[in-house]
Amino acid sequence: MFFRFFYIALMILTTSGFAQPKYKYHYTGSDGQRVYLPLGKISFADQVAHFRIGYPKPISIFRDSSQALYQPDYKGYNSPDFISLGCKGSIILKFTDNGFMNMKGYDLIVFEVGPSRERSLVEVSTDGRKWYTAGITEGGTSKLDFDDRQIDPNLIFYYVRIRDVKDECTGKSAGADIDAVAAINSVLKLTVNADVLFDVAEHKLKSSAKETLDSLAKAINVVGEATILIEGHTDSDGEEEYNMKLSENRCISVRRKLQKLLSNEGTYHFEIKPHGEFNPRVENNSEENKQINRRVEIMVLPPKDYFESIPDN
Ligand SMILES: [Ca+2]
Ligand SMILES: [Ca+2]
Repeated sequence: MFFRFFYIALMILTTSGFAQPKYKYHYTGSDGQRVYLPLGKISFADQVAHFRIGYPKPISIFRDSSQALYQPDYKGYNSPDFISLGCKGSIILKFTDNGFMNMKGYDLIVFEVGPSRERSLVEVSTDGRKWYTAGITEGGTSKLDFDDRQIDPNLIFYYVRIRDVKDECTGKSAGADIDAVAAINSVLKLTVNADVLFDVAEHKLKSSAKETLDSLAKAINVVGEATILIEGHTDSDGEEEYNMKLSENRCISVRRKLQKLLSNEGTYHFEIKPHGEFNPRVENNSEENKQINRRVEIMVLPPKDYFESIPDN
């Protein structure tokens, strides 16, 4: 899936105009830096997967690891609205209602707070097992561009690991002080089995698809403005050309329905990308596998004009 290139990919069929972005999702770091997060509040880390306190430890009020979740809320150094990692401490944060990718511009932001700027090593992972170095934060509100570390633009990440690199090992809040972590290039990937939406060889939505489509629209509606990329896949039964046309028609049906369901909601720009049988998830060698391959994937991405607003290197 060549997300990095999807704007120029030949198969993309673009529809509908796009209003100017409202750029309403701004967040401010403790150093006054204002950051725009294209997909808004879902962009923040949602769960603490692991926390290992460093030594020397911070004082006990600064040891609540859940303070690294959700939006930044630092009020001052005496208010425990952040987690101090302790010297060489580390935290793993999980993103549950969004993923993130290496796309144009900065990809991730760490809101580090407190009187001293403490550096930390940031790594990212798709599964919490294999880690990729994303960069070193300089302390304060730090943005990372995954391009600087040649991170594969096709991967969708769901984990961030932050490790204090031992600059400042004294004081009440030893180690980096993390208030919040957010994905700038957030994505939402929703996959639906095509059998739930369509009868065999049909592209008209089944009436029983209503519930699924309603819940898709509801999931999309948590972000106010986005590019919605609908990708259709078939199994390998039938001719390649026929399957391409079928997946295109199915993309169009899903787009039409979602446009209708979301028409009174936020600002969405729809794109479709039919794949036919060319991008199977698994080998088409059993009925079970073929069913896995018959699918519609919906990617909710930062709005196109956000990327257009970022200057090219
Ligand atoms: Ca989130
Ligand atoms: Ca990037």
